[in-house]
Amino acid sequence: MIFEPDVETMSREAMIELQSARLHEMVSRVYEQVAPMRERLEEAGIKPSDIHSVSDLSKLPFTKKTDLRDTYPFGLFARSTKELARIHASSGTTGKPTVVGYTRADLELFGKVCARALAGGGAEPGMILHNAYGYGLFTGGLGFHAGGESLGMVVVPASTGMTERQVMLMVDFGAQVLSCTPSYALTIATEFARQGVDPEDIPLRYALVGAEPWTETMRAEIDSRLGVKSVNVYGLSEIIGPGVSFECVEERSGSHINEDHFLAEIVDPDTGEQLPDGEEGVLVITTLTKEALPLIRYWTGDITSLNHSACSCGRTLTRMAMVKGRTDDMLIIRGINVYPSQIEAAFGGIDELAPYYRLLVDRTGTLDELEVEVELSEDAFHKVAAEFLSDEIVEADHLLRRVRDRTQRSIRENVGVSAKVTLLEPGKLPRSEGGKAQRVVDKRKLV
Ligand code: DLL
Repeated sequence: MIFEPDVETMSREAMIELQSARLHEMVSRVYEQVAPMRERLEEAGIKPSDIHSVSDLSKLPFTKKTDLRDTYPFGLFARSTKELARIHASSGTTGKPTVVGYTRADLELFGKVCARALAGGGAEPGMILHNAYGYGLFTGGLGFHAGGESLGMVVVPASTGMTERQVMLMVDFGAQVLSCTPSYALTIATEFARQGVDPEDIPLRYALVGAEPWTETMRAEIDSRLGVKSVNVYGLSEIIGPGVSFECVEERSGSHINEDHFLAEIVDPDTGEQLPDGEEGVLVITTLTKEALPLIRYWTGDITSLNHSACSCGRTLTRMAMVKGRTDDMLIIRGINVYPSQIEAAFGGIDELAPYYRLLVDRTGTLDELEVEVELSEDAFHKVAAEFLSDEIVEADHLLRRVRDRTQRSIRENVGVSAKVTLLEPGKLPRSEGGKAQRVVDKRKLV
C-alpha cells in the first residue's frame, strides 16, 4: 500500500520543481533564523537569492555533527524552545549527546514519513504493530509509534527488553507487524524457538528493521525464523529519526527516500564532490520542510549509493542502497579500510555460521591484528558435539578446521585483510536487548 501516492509516485520533473521551491524557502528561513548558519553562509559568500533550484545545492556548505556539538544544546534551532513540542537526543558514546527538536508540524511530519515506511513494508490500517524499538530519547520508539497511529494501526508500545514477555504478548495479541532493530529481531526469533512458537501458527507477517547496519544473510535469517518479510528502514535523529527512507515489500532492493522532505546527495568522502548514481560515498541530506531544526547539507557519515531507476512498487522516490557503515565506524587494518558489515557479508554464505560475531582489533608491535569471533550455527554445533561424544574427535576437528579455513579465506578474498577466526559455541556472544549491536572492540584505542 502507498500511504501518500500523490507524492510517492510523482514524476521526476514535478519532484525537482517541488524540491527546488522548498530548498529556496528553507535556505532563506535558515539565513534569517539561525545565526551560526547565517555566518557560515556569509563566509561562503552565499545569499538565499543565489539558491533557485536543486542544481544550486553544491554551492552550499556542509553541516556536520560537530556543528551540532559546538552549539549544544539548541544553537542550531530555528525556533525558540517555547515553540517546540518535543526534544530527542542521540546517545553519543562519549560526552554530550546530539540534541534535536521538533515543532508540532515536525512531529506530524515524523508520523507521516514513518507511516509511509510502515505502509511500504506491508502494514495496513487495523493491523497490530508490536513496536519493540526503544521508547525514550532515542527516536525509534516514538517515531514508529506515531507512524503506526498515522496509518491507523493498533500500536503496542512494547519498547525493548523483557523478551520472554514480548513474545508472549506478540502471540496473545496476534501481532501482524514487528518493528525493532535487526539484532533484536534475531533475539526475538531465538525466544520464539525457546517457547516453541511456530511462526506459521501466528499472524506475524512483516518486520520493519533498521537503526543499525544489517545484511542480506541476516534478512534471510529474520525472515525464516520469524516467518516474516523484513524490510529496511533508515533514518537518523538529526534529520528526523526513522522514516528518512524505507524499502518496499515488493522489491526489497534499496530504500525509497522521502525526498519531498529530505533531499539526498552522495558525495566523495575526501573531496565533497557530488557522485553519480551507483557510486558509493557519504550520504548528505538537506531537510526541506523541517521547522525546528532545518539542516543544510548534513553530512550523515553513512556510506551508501543512490539509484534513480523506476521501481515495480510504483514509487518514483529515489532509492538508496543498504548502508555499508559509517565513516567513523570504518576500521583501518594494516592500511586497508574495513567496515564490519563487509566482514559479515564475507562469512554470510557459510552455512555452519550464525550471524553473531564480534571483531577484536589489536596491535602487536606496529602490526594491526584482526580477530573475528563468530558463533557456529546450532546445526553445525550439534554435529560437532555429536562427533565429540561418539569419540570421532578427528572428524569433529576436521569440520571445525574446514569452517575456520573457509571463513578466513572468504574474508581475505572479499575484504582484503587477513583475520584470525575463532569459532564459538551458540549463545556465547552477548545478545541484543533491543538497542544497537556493538560489534567492534578496538583495543588499539584503549591504550
Ligand atoms: O537510529 C533512527 C532509526 C530508528 C532508524 C529506528 C531506523 C529505525 P540515530 O540513533 O540517530 O537514529 O542513529 C542514526 O544509525 O546515521 C546510521 O549510521 C545508523 N542507521 C540507522 N538506520 C540504519 C539502517 C536512528 N537501516 C545512525 N541501516 C545512522 C544501517 C542505520 N544503519
